[in-house]
Amino acid sequence: MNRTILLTIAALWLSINVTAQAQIVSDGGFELGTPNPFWDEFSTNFGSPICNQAQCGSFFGGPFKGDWWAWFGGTTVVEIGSLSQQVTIPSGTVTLTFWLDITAASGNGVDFLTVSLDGIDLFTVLESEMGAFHPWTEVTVDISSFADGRSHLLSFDSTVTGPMRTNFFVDAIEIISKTGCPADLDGDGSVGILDLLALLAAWGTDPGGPPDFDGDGSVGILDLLALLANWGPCP
Ligand SMILES: [Ca+2]
Ligand SMILES: [Ca+2]
Ligand SMILES: [Ca+2]
Repeated sequence: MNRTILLTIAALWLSINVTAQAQIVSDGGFELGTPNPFWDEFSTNFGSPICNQAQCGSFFGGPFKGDWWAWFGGTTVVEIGSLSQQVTIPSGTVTLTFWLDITAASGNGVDFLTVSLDGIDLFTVLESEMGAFHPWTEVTVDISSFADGRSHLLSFDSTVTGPMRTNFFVDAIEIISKTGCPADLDGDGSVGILDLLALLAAWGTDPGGPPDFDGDGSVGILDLLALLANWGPCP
């Protein structure tokens, strides 16, 4: 095997491994199904909150996008559900967004869904707020105070207690860096070779955010030029 082939393999290996870190939220739309390679899943009654209509039925509706979504609650007995993953949040002004649909409400006033980072509550919704979150509604939370280039535990947690049914549907979870340094894909505080490799590994795909910096639905030459133009330490 000559040196060029070895180097190519090494670069491919590196780029594949870097790709896993490039997206801030991995599989925020749950399209990899269950068991999921990125989300830690817990459900008292169902094994996981992650659903598709083939597994969970379509009576209450379905995903916001794609084929899969997260369904918290969903029964008339006590159900505790959780989905969590570690996310590396780049520096700058950073926003967490997701879509929420409360498709059934028990009327008990206490069934809830909470979104947290490192155990700190960012957003809590009660079953009684169905009027504000049905049908699908986008929720936006400023998480700039966690934007330090480090890893944080993002968690969606719900408890419902019956005796009637509450459903919290969640889909399309994204963390978006509005300003700051979007080309710093791995969030280490500068734009460098690992960010370049992550961009190349995503070449031609639609990641739904960085490294598709110009938002045209594909990682291409303009995105590469944008990354190179921001080469070096983040402002
Ligand atoms: Ca989805
Ligand atoms: Ca970087
Ligand atoms: Ca693009």
